[in-house]
Order: sequence, then structure tokens, then C-alpha cells
Amino acid sequence: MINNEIKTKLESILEKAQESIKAAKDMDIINEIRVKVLGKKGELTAVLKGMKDVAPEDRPAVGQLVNDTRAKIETALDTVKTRLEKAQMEVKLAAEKIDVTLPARKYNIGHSHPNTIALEEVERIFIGMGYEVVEGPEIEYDLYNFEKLNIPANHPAKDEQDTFYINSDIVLRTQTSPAQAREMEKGKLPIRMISPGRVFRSDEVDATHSPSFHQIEGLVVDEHITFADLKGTLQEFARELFGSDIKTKFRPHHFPFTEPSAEMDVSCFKCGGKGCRFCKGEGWIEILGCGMVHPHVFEMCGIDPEKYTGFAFGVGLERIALLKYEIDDMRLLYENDIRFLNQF
Ligand code: 2U9
Repeated sequence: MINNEIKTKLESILEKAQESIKAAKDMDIINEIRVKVLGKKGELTAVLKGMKDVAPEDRPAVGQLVNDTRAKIETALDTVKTRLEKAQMEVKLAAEKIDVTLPARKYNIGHSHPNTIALEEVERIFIGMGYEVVEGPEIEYDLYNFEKLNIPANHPAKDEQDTFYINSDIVLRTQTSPAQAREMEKGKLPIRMISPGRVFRSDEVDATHSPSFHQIEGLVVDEHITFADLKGTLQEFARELFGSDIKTKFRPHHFPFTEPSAEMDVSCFKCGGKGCRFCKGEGWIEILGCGMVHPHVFEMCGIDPEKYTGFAFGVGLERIALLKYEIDDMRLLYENDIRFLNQF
């Protein structure tokens, strides 16, 4: 009697389970059915717990019946599980379909800044003449930025208006010369170097000024270096940069760190020297400052001025970039507008 009751109960469990498995729409429902029927507190487990009331001789047959029912339900669950997973995968594959015939997305790699292009060009020219590129710190001791370059305490260039002071001993360098003074102090001679980098001056922003700009300075120190070496080198530099038919002109000037000092002009590469709007009718364009290193600078940097001579020069990188690419406002160089940069 009990056996029949159990048999009917098992058939009912199986039938109901198969029906709900068949109707299941997703894996959550399948898992719920598995717990509800086969779980620890499930319907089939409850039947097993009733085995104590079954006569011992009938227990194997009833046990077999429970196992068969469990196996049938598991098979049904697995079949639907496989079907649902397959359907899920098909939906996923359809949604993630890639059209390999679409053109690739354009990769924007940006553009070199005109300052960078000009710097690389200047470096290329001087490296070709055997110069080394040496960089120095942007925050400098007053000692290296001024004193060792023969700019004494009362010099106008030291005025608060021109220099950003961090404290009374430390400044944002106003020129890259301190990097050269440091190189001289190392005592390894001869020297043939250029020193490019950012410099700072307390200037108002306008079309030709900025509180932060870039310089390239050069320094040659050896025995028997003369003003003729300076002229030959800088003439060659100008020809490489602006064209082989360029003429150069040296005008006397004054810098505290060089003696004698000069400024170098190049013949206008737009009009060939006749005079045009670009050179403001002059036929000449000012390019750089230069001179023979002052003996006092040598002394302060530990070099014997009786044995060694040398020349130095300084050029504004922005000035070269503006001239070379015919840009009429320096501020354009600092806006980083890709439409501007793409033109060079
Ligand atoms: C040492 C000794 C001397 C570097 C020099 C200039 C002339 C010069 C200006 C160009 C435009 C600065 O950027 S600018 O405003 N520079 O005219 N610079 S000679 O002379 C040195 C450097 C280092 C030890």
C-alpha cells in the first residue's frame, strides 16, 4: 500500500517537474526547479525521508524507483539547460557580430609642434658639425644664472621685472647659459656644445613675448678659437637653416658674458635682401646674439683665459620657428590647436 502511494507520488513529481521544465524560459527557472525538486529540502528528498516507513524487503525496489525518477528529472533539466545555453550563445553571437569589411577607424597620431621641428633641425645642423646636446635644470642658482656669467648684483637683467625669483638665491633660469657654465666647470676640454631648453622671463604676453619661451645656446671652448671660427660656424648654420644663398652680417652689440659681442642678421630669405614686408623693408632679419666668451666668465668657471678662448651664441627657438614657418603671432605656438599644428 505504502509502496503504491510512493509510486504515485513519484509519478506526480516527475510529471509536474517535466511540465515545468518544458515551460522554462531561462536558466534561472531551470535552477529553481532543480532546487525545488532535487535539492536538500526538495520534493524527491522528502520522499526518500519517508523510506523508514517502507518494509525493509521493499526498500531496494522503492530506492530504485526514486533513483530512476531523479535520473529522468536530471536528464530533462540537462536537455533544456543545453538548449537554453545554445540559444543564449546564438543571441550573443548575433549581437556581437563584427563587420570585417568596414573601413578601419582613423588613428589620429597628432603632429610635431613647430618648435620641435625647428629644434630638431637646429640640433641636426650642430650635431653634424660635431657638437653635443647638453641640457640643464630649469630652476637654477642665482650664482649660475647670473654671477658666473658676469652679470653682477646691480645689473638691470637681475631686476625683479625680468626674473622670476623662487627665493633670493634661486631663480627660474632666464637663459640656458647656466647649463654651459656647469659644463665648463667639469673641466673637460675642448667643449663643443649646444644647450636647448625652456627659459623664463617676467614678460607680458604679446605677439612677440611670453613669460616662458625656449632658447638654444651654443658654446665652443678650445685653444686658439677666434672670432673667425664664430663667424664661419654661424654663417654655415644660417645657410643650412635658411638656404645656401643666404648672406650674413655681424653688428657690434653688448652682452655681459661675451666680449666682443655681436648680433647676426641674415639676408631676407623672402625677398633675397631687396626689402619687403617680411623684413620690414630692411633686407635683413636679426637672428641671434653671439660673442667671444668673456675672460671673467672663464675664470669664474675654472678655465684659464690665458690658455683657452671660445665663442658663444644664443638664439630664440620661437623666433626661428616664427620666421621659418612665417607665423606672425607667437601666441599661436602655445595654443596647441591641432588645426594650426597640422599646417607644418
Ligand atoms: C657662457 C658664456 C656665454 C650665450 C649668448 C646670446 C649671445 C644672445 C639671446 C638670443 C635671443 C637670448 O633668446 S634670446 O633672447 N642670446 O644674444 N647668448 S651670447 O653666451 C654665453 C653662454 C654661456 C658660459
